[in-house]
Amino acid sequence: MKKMGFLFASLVALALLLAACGGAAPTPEPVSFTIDMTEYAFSPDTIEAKVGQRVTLHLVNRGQLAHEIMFGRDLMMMNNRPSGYQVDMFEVAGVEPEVTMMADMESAEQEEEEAHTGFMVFLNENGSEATMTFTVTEDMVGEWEMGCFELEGVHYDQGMIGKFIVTP
Ligand SMILES: [Cu+2]
Repeated sequence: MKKMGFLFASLVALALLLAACGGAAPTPEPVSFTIDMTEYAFSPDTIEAKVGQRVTLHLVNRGQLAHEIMFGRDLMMMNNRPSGYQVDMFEVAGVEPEVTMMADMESAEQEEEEAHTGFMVFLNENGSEATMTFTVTEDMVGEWEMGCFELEGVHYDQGMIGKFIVTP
């Protein structure tokens, strides 16, 4: 009788263990990418991430001009110029990336002069660097565009565009 009780307890323990393992999907490993910005491109121009993943983007401006990066979809026009996205990826997801500027703290003032809305990291020319970190959420699933809208959208028109793809 005592032996049966032990066997039963063992089975219950095993069942609980299996239930715990089968529950939540494992958290994906964190990833990090370095994105070089030049005239007029992001390199690499496609970044892929998964829901739940911690993503670090190290942005480096290797160009002769100031550049920026925004994430969204549906182009916003202002005075017939591309000026940003109607749908900002981070706004939709309610996620605020942590941004660390490695050089050049003048960026804040410059940002205010621009008519952009939505999340943006601005980098002055010649070697400015920043790191942005965030966790991907389900609201981000799908394909988004990364773009630079400097010089009243000239950079965007010149093809300073990339893709940010989020899979479940
Ligand atoms: Cu640019």
